Amino acid sequence: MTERRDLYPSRVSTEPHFLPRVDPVVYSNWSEEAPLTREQYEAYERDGFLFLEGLLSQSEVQDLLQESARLRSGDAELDPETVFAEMESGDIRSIFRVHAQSPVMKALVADPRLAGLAEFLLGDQVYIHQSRLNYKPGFRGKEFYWHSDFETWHVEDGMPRMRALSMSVLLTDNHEYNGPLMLMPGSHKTFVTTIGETPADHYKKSLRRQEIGVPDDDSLTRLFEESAIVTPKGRAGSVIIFDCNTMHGSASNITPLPRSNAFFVFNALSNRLEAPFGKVDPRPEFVAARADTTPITSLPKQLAAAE
Ligand code: 6CS
Ligand code: FE
Repeated sequence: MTERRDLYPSRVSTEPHFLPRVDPVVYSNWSEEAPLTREQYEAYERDGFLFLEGLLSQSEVQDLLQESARLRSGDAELDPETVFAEMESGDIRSIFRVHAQSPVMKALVADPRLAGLAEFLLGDQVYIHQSRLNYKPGFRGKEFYWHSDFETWHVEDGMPRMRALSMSVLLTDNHEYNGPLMLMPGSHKTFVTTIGETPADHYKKSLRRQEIGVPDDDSLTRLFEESAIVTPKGRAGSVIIFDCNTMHGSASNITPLPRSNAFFVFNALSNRLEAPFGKVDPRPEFVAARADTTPITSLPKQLAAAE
């Protein structure tokens, strides 16, 4: 059997490397019919992320907040392995596979403002690779260290190419002080390899605090010097779209204001997971969809609006 070619080898050497991205960022050409303005389209391709202020209405946000409170209350029937608590406080930090455990979240991902946009940017039908509700509670919300999602999804999940994107739907206002997402513009065009062996069942630790698969200080410094750090701020209902390889992280939240978001990863149907590129067992379905890759049919706009 011919050896599978790995375009983005990581966690395989003792030295980190900067490899060029060999995949496009946007897989559709812009036209007047596109769901983004030409400026937004060009900004997303150049920066690797886009901030859509107020994409959802305040009443839609209220519905989402109500649903996330229900999911967090313990009244909802949740698959226990999808619920992650904060290491110290025990507060719920994340609930995974929310699109499959909540009709409200299922409808949200199919909304043309989300699925339709993902289909356009990825130039394909799309399915949900991973979804999670992140509650960064006030006072004790822990940080997510700098990382490229694709580095993990490639090494640990077997995602072959950079043809996936994340949408973070803000459920609470993002201020500069309550642990907002930080992104490095343009970092998506460089694949930063990491060093270190992936431990067995790494996700049990990395989804709480990731220490393997994160760039070293010199690589981060070099990336920062060639880029900057941007923290999109705005009201609940805004959406941050970011490419699978954009370097990002978020600081801890010691303010009284929670920072919660619903996070959906859209993967192109042509980019479904293969065997992990790292020497690891595949991660479970709730973190990386393999069995359930049904393409999302984005609801027609009027139907979605009426939901
Ligand atoms: O490992 C993962 O798939 C998850 N970890 C982080 C910190 N971001 C992407 C994803 O949710
Ligand atoms: Fe991430």
